[in-house]
Amino acid sequence: MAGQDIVLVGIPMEEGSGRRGCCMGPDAYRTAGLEQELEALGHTVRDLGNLRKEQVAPLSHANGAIKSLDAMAGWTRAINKCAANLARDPVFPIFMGGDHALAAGSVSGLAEGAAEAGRPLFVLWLDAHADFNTLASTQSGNLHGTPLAFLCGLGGFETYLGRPLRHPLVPENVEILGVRSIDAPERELLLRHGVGVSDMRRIDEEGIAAPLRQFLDRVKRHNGLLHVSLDVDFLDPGIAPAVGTTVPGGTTFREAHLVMEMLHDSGLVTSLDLVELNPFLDDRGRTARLMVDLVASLFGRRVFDRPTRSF
Ligand code: EXY
Ligand code: MN
Ligand code: MN
Ligand code: MN
Repeated sequence: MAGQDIVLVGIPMEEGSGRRGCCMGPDAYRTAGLEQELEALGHTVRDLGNLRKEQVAPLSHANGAIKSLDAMAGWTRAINKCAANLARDPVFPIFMGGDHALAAGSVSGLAEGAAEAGRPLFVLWLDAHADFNTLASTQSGNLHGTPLAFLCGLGGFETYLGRPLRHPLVPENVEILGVRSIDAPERELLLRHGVGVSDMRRIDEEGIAAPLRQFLDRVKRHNGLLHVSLDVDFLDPGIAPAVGTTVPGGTTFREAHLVMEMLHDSGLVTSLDLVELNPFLDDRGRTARLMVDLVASLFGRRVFDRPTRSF
Protein backbone atom coordinates (compact mmCIF):
# COMPACT_ATOMS: atom_id res chain seq x y z
CA MET A 1 0.00 0.00 0.00
CA ALA A 2 2.99 2.33 -0.43
CA GLY A 3 2.54 5.58 -2.34
CA GLN A 4 -1.17 5.32 -3.09
CA ASP A 5 -3.24 7.92 -4.93
CA ILE A 6 -5.93 8.69 -2.41
CA VAL A 7 -9.08 10.62 -3.28
CA LEU A 8 -11.16 12.16 -0.49
CA VAL A 9 -14.87 12.71 -1.11
CA GLY A 10 -16.89 14.62 1.49
CA ILE A 11 -20.47 13.43 1.90
CA PRO A 12 -22.33 15.72 4.32
CA MET A 13 -25.33 13.43 4.55
CA GLU A 14 -27.16 13.26 7.87
CA GLU A 15 -30.76 12.45 6.93
CA GLY A 16 -30.21 8.70 7.43
CA SER A 17 -29.34 9.11 11.09
CA GLY A 18 -32.50 10.84 12.28
CA ARG A 19 -30.56 13.63 14.01
CA ARG A 20 -28.45 16.60 13.01
CA GLY A 21 -24.68 16.86 13.07
CA CYS A 22 -23.14 14.23 10.76
CA CYS A 23 -23.14 16.86 8.00
CA MET A 24 -20.10 18.33 9.77
CA GLY A 25 -18.16 15.05 9.54
CA PRO A 26 -16.17 15.80 6.37
CA ASP A 27 -14.94 19.14 7.71
CA ALA A 28 -14.01 17.55 11.04
CA TYR A 29 -11.76 15.07 9.21
CA ARG A 30 -10.21 17.96 7.30
CA THR A 31 -9.69 19.93 10.52
CA ALA A 32 -8.18 16.87 12.22
CA GLY A 33 -5.60 16.72 9.43
CA LEU A 34 -6.56 13.60 7.49
CA GLU A 35 -4.98 14.79 4.24
CA GLN A 36 -1.74 15.86 5.93
CA GLU A 37 -1.40 12.61 7.89
CA LEU A 38 -1.77 10.57 4.71
CA GLU A 39 0.73 12.74 2.85
CA ALA A 40 3.20 12.35 5.71
CA LEU A 41 2.99 8.60 5.11
CA GLY A 42 4.09 9.07 1.50
CA HIS A 43 0.72 8.99 -0.26
CA THR A 44 -0.68 11.57 -2.63
CA VAL A 45 -4.06 13.00 -1.65
CA ARG A 46 -6.67 14.86 -3.68
CA ASP A 47 -9.69 16.28 -1.84
CA LEU A 48 -12.63 16.57 -4.24
CA GLY A 49 -14.64 18.65 -1.76
CA ASN A 50 -18.19 17.82 -0.79
CA LEU A 51 -20.78 16.03 -2.89
CA ARG A 52 -24.36 17.27 -3.15
CA LYS A 53 -27.44 15.12 -3.26
CA GLU A 54 -29.60 14.92 -6.36
CA GLN A 55 -33.09 16.35 -6.23
CA VAL A 56 -35.75 13.67 -6.52
CA ALA A 57 -39.52 13.93 -6.62
CA PRO A 58 -41.25 13.15 -3.31
CA LEU A 59 -41.32 9.43 -2.48
CA SER A 60 -43.54 7.56 -0.04
CA HIS A 61 -43.66 4.08 1.49
CA ALA A 62 -46.26 1.95 3.25
CA ASN A 63 -44.08 1.90 6.39
CA GLY A 64 -45.03 5.24 7.91
CA ALA A 65 -42.02 5.20 10.27
CA ILE A 66 -39.60 5.83 7.43
CA LYS A 67 -37.84 9.21 7.55
CA SER A 68 -36.28 11.18 4.69
CA LEU A 69 -36.77 8.67 1.87
CA ASP A 70 -36.42 11.43 -0.76
CA ALA A 71 -33.12 12.60 0.69
CA MET A 72 -31.92 9.00 0.89
CA ALA A 73 -32.69 8.46 -2.79
CA GLY A 74 -31.07 11.76 -3.80
CA TRP A 75 -27.88 10.97 -1.90
CA THR A 76 -27.69 7.33 -2.99
CA ARG A 77 -27.95 8.28 -6.67
CA ALA A 78 -25.29 11.02 -6.44
CA ILE A 79 -22.86 8.92 -4.39
CA ASN A 80 -23.37 5.84 -6.58
CA LYS A 81 -22.34 7.76 -9.71
CA CYS A 82 -19.32 9.32 -8.01
CA ALA A 83 -18.17 5.95 -6.62
CA ALA A 84 -18.67 4.11 -9.92
CA ASN A 85 -16.51 6.72 -11.66
CA LEU A 86 -13.78 6.56 -9.03
CA ALA A 87 -13.80 2.76 -9.19
CA ARG A 88 -12.70 2.98 -12.82
CA ASP A 89 -9.58 4.99 -11.90
CA PRO A 90 -6.47 3.60 -10.20
CA VAL A 91 -7.19 5.55 -7.02
CA PHE A 92 -8.09 4.71 -3.44
CA PRO A 93 -11.36 6.49 -2.57
CA ILE A 94 -12.15 7.53 1.00
CA PHE A 95 -15.79 8.54 1.49
CA MET A 96 -15.88 10.93 4.45
CA GLY A 97 -19.37 10.92 5.94
CA GLY A 98 -21.86 11.62 6.77
CA ASP A 99 -24.06 8.90 8.22
CA HIS A 100 -23.85 5.22 7.31
CA ALA A 101 -26.70 5.41 4.80
CA LEU A 102 -24.08 6.82 2.41
CA ALA A 103 -22.67 3.30 1.98
CA ALA A 104 -25.72 2.44 -0.12
CA GLY A 105 -24.25 4.76 -2.74
CA SER A 106 -20.53 4.20 -2.22
CA VAL A 107 -20.61 0.40 -2.18
CA SER A 108 -23.16 0.04 -4.99
CA GLY A 109 -20.98 2.24 -7.20
CA LEU A 110 -17.79 0.40 -6.27
CA ALA A 111 -19.55 -2.90 -7.00
CA GLU A 112 -20.16 -1.69 -10.55
CA GLY A 113 -16.43 -0.99 -10.96
CA ALA A 114 -15.52 -4.37 -9.46
CA ALA A 115 -17.87 -6.17 -11.85
CA GLU A 116 -16.33 -4.34 -14.81
CA ALA A 117 -12.89 -5.43 -13.59
CA GLY A 118 -14.15 -9.01 -13.24
CA ARG A 119 -13.29 -9.18 -9.54
CA PRO A 120 -15.53 -9.97 -6.56
CA LEU A 121 -16.11 -7.16 -4.09
CA PHE A 122 -15.77 -8.07 -0.41
CA VAL A 123 -16.98 -5.75 2.36
CA LEU A 124 -15.74 -5.50 5.94
CA TRP A 125 -18.47 -3.73 7.96
CA LEU A 126 -16.98 -2.44 11.23
CA ASP A 127 -20.02 -1.53 13.30
CA ALA A 128 -21.92 -1.96 16.56
CA HIS A 129 -24.97 -2.60 14.35
CA ALA A 130 -25.76 -4.82 11.38
CA ASP A 131 -27.52 -2.10 9.32
CA PHE A 132 -29.58 -4.95 7.84
CA ASN A 133 -33.14 -3.65 8.15
CA THR A 134 -35.36 -3.45 5.08
CA LEU A 135 -37.81 -0.63 4.42
CA ALA A 136 -40.51 -2.98 5.68
CA SER A 137 -38.67 -4.08 8.84
CA THR A 138 -37.21 -0.80 10.13
CA GLN A 139 -38.97 0.34 13.27
CA SER A 140 -36.97 3.50 13.90
CA GLY A 141 -37.37 4.60 10.26
CA ASN A 142 -33.74 5.79 10.32
CA LEU A 143 -32.38 4.66 7.00
CA HIS A 144 -28.75 4.37 8.20
CA GLY A 145 -30.04 1.06 9.62
CA THR A 146 -30.67 -0.31 6.09
CA PRO A 147 -27.69 0.03 3.67
CA LEU A 148 -26.25 -3.44 4.06
CA ALA A 149 -29.58 -5.15 3.36
CA PHE A 150 -29.93 -2.98 0.24
CA LEU A 151 -26.39 -3.81 -0.89
CA CYS A 152 -26.96 -7.55 -0.43
CA GLY A 153 -29.86 -7.35 -2.87
CA LEU A 154 -32.82 -7.70 -0.50
CA GLY A 155 -36.11 -6.61 -2.05
CA GLY A 156 -38.13 -3.43 -1.70
CA PHE A 157 -35.33 -0.87 -2.13
CA GLU A 158 -36.08 0.23 -5.72
CA THR A 159 -36.57 3.83 -4.60
CA TYR A 160 -32.92 4.17 -3.54
CA LEU A 161 -31.40 4.14 -7.03
CA GLY A 162 -34.64 4.53 -8.98
CA ARG A 163 -33.61 1.35 -10.78
CA PRO A 164 -32.62 -2.17 -9.73
CA LEU A 165 -29.27 -2.69 -8.02
CA ARG A 166 -26.98 -4.01 -10.76
CA HIS A 167 -24.40 -5.87 -8.72
CA PRO A 168 -25.59 -7.00 -5.31
CA LEU A 169 -22.93 -8.17 -2.86
CA VAL A 170 -22.62 -11.89 -2.25
CA PRO A 171 -23.71 -12.02 1.43
CA GLU A 172 -20.96 -14.56 2.24
CA ASN A 173 -18.44 -11.96 1.02
CA VAL A 174 -19.53 -9.55 3.77
CA GLU A 175 -18.16 -9.68 7.31
CA ILE A 176 -19.78 -7.60 10.04
CA LEU A 177 -17.19 -7.25 12.80
CA GLY A 178 -17.72 -5.85 16.30
CA VAL A 179 -21.51 -6.00 16.25
CA ARG A 180 -23.41 -5.91 19.55
CA SER A 181 -26.88 -4.60 18.69
CA ILE A 182 -29.09 -6.46 16.19
CA ASP A 183 -32.86 -6.00 15.80
CA ALA A 184 -34.99 -9.18 15.76
CA PRO A 185 -35.92 -8.92 12.05
CA GLU A 186 -32.28 -8.23 11.16
CA ARG A 187 -31.16 -11.37 12.98
CA GLU A 188 -33.54 -13.49 10.94
CA LEU A 189 -32.51 -11.87 7.65
CA LEU A 190 -28.78 -12.16 8.38
CA LEU A 191 -29.16 -15.88 9.06
CA ARG A 192 -31.37 -16.48 6.06
CA HIS A 193 -28.95 -14.78 3.66
CA GLY A 194 -25.75 -16.18 5.16
CA VAL A 195 -24.01 -12.90 5.96
CA GLY A 196 -20.72 -13.24 7.87
CA VAL A 197 -21.13 -11.92 11.42
CA SER A 198 -18.46 -11.80 14.14
CA ASP A 199 -20.00 -10.27 17.24
CA MET A 200 -18.28 -8.87 20.33
CA ARG A 201 -18.84 -12.20 22.11
CA ARG A 202 -16.65 -13.92 19.52
CA ILE A 203 -14.07 -11.14 19.76
CA ASP A 204 -14.01 -11.49 23.56
CA GLU A 205 -13.39 -15.22 23.30
CA GLU A 206 -11.04 -15.45 20.33
CA GLY A 207 -9.54 -11.99 20.04
CA ILE A 208 -10.22 -9.69 17.12
CA ALA A 209 -7.37 -11.00 14.96
CA ALA A 210 -8.85 -14.48 14.44
CA PRO A 211 -12.08 -13.61 12.63
CA LEU A 212 -10.34 -10.86 10.66
CA ARG A 213 -7.55 -13.18 9.54
CA GLN A 214 -10.10 -15.76 8.36
CA PHE A 215 -11.95 -13.15 6.36
CA LEU A 216 -8.78 -11.71 4.81
CA ASP A 217 -7.68 -15.21 3.79
CA ARG A 218 -10.98 -15.59 1.95
CA VAL A 219 -10.59 -12.25 0.17
CA LYS A 220 -7.10 -13.24 -0.90
CA ARG A 221 -8.13 -16.72 -2.12
CA HIS A 222 -10.78 -15.13 -4.33
CA ASN A 223 -8.55 -12.31 -5.62
CA GLY A 224 -11.17 -9.91 -4.27
CA LEU A 225 -11.31 -6.17 -3.91
CA LEU A 226 -11.93 -5.16 -0.29
CA HIS A 227 -14.03 -2.22 0.83
CA VAL A 228 -13.96 -1.25 4.51
CA SER A 229 -16.95 0.57 5.99
CA LEU A 230 -15.90 2.02 9.36
CA ASP A 231 -18.72 3.22 11.61
CA VAL A 232 -17.55 5.31 14.58
CA ASP A 233 -19.76 3.21 16.88
CA PHE A 234 -17.53 0.18 16.15
CA LEU A 235 -15.36 1.83 18.82
CA ASP A 236 -16.25 1.82 22.49
CA PRO A 237 -18.11 5.03 23.40
CA GLY A 238 -15.52 5.65 26.12
CA ILE A 239 -12.92 6.43 23.47
CA ALA A 240 -15.25 7.66 20.70
CA PRO A 241 -18.14 9.70 22.07
CA ALA A 242 -19.01 11.60 18.86
CA VAL A 243 -21.70 9.31 17.53
CA GLY A 244 -25.48 9.32 17.92
CA THR A 245 -25.86 5.56 18.33
CA THR A 246 -23.46 4.60 21.11
CA VAL A 247 -23.57 0.99 22.32
CA PRO A 248 -21.47 -0.05 25.32
CA GLY A 249 -18.90 -2.82 25.01
CA GLY A 250 -17.24 -1.72 21.77
CA THR A 251 -13.74 -2.29 20.51
CA THR A 252 -10.82 -0.86 22.42
CA PHE A 253 -8.20 1.55 21.13
CA ARG A 254 -5.75 -1.28 20.55
CA GLU A 255 -8.28 -3.68 18.99
CA ALA A 256 -9.28 -1.00 16.49
CA HIS A 257 -5.67 -0.14 15.63
CA LEU A 258 -4.81 -3.83 15.29
CA VAL A 259 -7.63 -4.23 12.76
CA MET A 260 -6.25 -1.30 10.76
CA GLU A 261 -2.66 -2.56 11.00
CA MET A 262 -3.67 -6.04 9.83
CA LEU A 263 -5.68 -4.54 7.00
CA HIS A 264 -2.66 -2.51 5.95
CA ASP A 265 -0.36 -5.52 6.05
CA SER A 266 -2.83 -7.55 3.97
CA GLY A 267 -2.49 -5.08 1.08
CA LEU A 268 -6.06 -5.99 0.11
CA VAL A 269 -8.06 -2.86 0.93
CA THR A 270 -9.10 -0.77 -2.06
CA SER A 271 -11.65 1.72 -0.64
CA LEU A 272 -12.99 3.07 2.65
CA ASP A 273 -16.06 4.72 4.20
CA LEU A 274 -15.70 6.80 7.37
CA VAL A 275 -19.20 7.16 8.76
CA GLU A 276 -21.38 8.36 11.63
CA LEU A 277 -18.94 10.90 13.07
CA ASN A 278 -21.11 13.60 14.65
CA PRO A 279 -18.74 16.46 15.55
CA PHE A 280 -21.56 18.19 17.44
CA LEU A 281 -21.27 15.40 20.05
CA ASP A 282 -17.47 15.33 20.21
CA ASP A 283 -15.19 16.12 23.10
CA ARG A 284 -12.64 18.67 21.82
CA GLY A 285 -12.19 16.74 18.55
CA ARG A 286 -10.97 13.56 20.18
CA THR A 287 -13.17 11.20 18.14
CA ALA A 288 -12.25 12.90 14.87
CA ARG A 289 -8.58 12.64 15.78
CA LEU A 290 -8.92 8.98 16.73
CA MET A 291 -10.59 8.23 13.40
CA VAL A 292 -7.75 10.01 11.56
CA ASP A 293 -5.20 7.98 13.55
CA LEU A 294 -7.00 4.76 12.62
CA VAL A 295 -6.90 5.74 8.95
CA ALA A 296 -3.17 6.45 9.36
CA SER A 297 -2.70 2.91 10.71
CA LEU A 298 -4.61 1.56 7.71
CA PHE A 299 -2.23 3.46 5.43
CA GLY A 300 0.96 2.24 7.00
CA ARG A 301 1.72 4.19 10.15
CA ARG A 302 3.34 1.86 12.64
CA VAL A 303 4.93 2.16 16.03
CA PHE A 304 8.21 0.48 15.23
CA ASP A 305 9.68 -0.47 11.90
CA ARG A 306 12.18 -3.24 12.36
CA PRO A 307 14.67 -3.10 9.51
CA THR A 308 14.74 -6.40 7.62
CA ARG A 309 17.88 -8.13 8.74
CA SER A 310 19.37 -11.48 7.97
CA PHE A 311 21.66 -13.16 10.45
N1 EXY B 1 -30.99 -1.19 14.14
C1 EXY B 1 -31.32 0.14 14.58
C2 EXY B 1 -32.26 0.81 13.59
O1 EXY B 1 -32.47 0.27 12.52
O2 EXY B 1 -32.74 1.90 13.91
C3 EXY B 1 -30.08 0.98 14.81
C4 EXY B 1 -29.37 1.33 13.55
C5 EXY B 1 -28.16 2.16 13.85
C6 EXY B 1 -27.37 2.26 12.60
C7 EXY B 1 -26.05 2.87 12.88
C8 EXY B 1 -25.32 3.36 11.81
O3 EXY B 1 -24.96 2.07 12.43
MN1 MN C 1 -2.20 18.34 -0.07
MN1 MN D 1 -23.57 1.61 10.77
MN1 MN E 1 -23.57 1.62 13.96
